[in-house]
Amino acid sequence: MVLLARPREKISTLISQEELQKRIRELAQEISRDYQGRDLLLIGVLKGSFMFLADLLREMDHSVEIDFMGTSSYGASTQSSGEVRITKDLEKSVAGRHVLLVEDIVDTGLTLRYLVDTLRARQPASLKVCALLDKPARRRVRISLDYYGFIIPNAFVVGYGLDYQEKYRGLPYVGVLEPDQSEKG
Ligand code: PRP
Ligand code: 7HP
Repeated sequence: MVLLARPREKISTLISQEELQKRIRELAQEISRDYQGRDLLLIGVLKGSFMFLADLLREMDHSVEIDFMGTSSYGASTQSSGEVRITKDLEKSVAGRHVLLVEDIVDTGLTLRYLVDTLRARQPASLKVCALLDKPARRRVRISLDYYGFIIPNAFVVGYGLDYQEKYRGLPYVGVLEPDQSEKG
């Protein structure tokens, strides 16, 4: 499906709502199995991961706790500024906790690298990473994912939490913002 979003922006479906639901259920089951018998704290990275975290959580045991960290590095662009800014910190300490960082997308990897380093310094009992989308073509730092939903091509995607200039986060699917209509690069 191609959505004519705003006059000059076209979005074509990359991952449908049904595919997202199915894969997220599988991920939740895998994570639940791995953390059986341990208290788990999910940390969502705002803003992009809010929808993924909510759907993942709904498929998990009700004892799972959540917290959020906010970061920003893209601003109004389709390119990372290279500088990760913390816009919101956690409410509680992660020391001694089993922590799973939940990201919507890993692109250059700079956000995740920064967050993993920051959280590790706070001495959790364990720290793993779950990302819905992995875009390896643009990686600038080496970082490993413990769980991922989909590997995607080198395209700027929106929907299901992901934005372009703060728009399109509410789309129920992941779509490609057609490159000839957005910034080049
Ligand atoms: C996006 C996305 C990831 C990060 C990934 O966040 O939600 O957190 O970029 O990109 P990277 O791997 O190149 O660092 P953004 O900074 O756009 O903030 P937002 O989630 O509030 O849109
Ligand atoms: C950040 C981001 N935000 C939206 N779409 C993408 O493809 C992105 N990569 N990194």
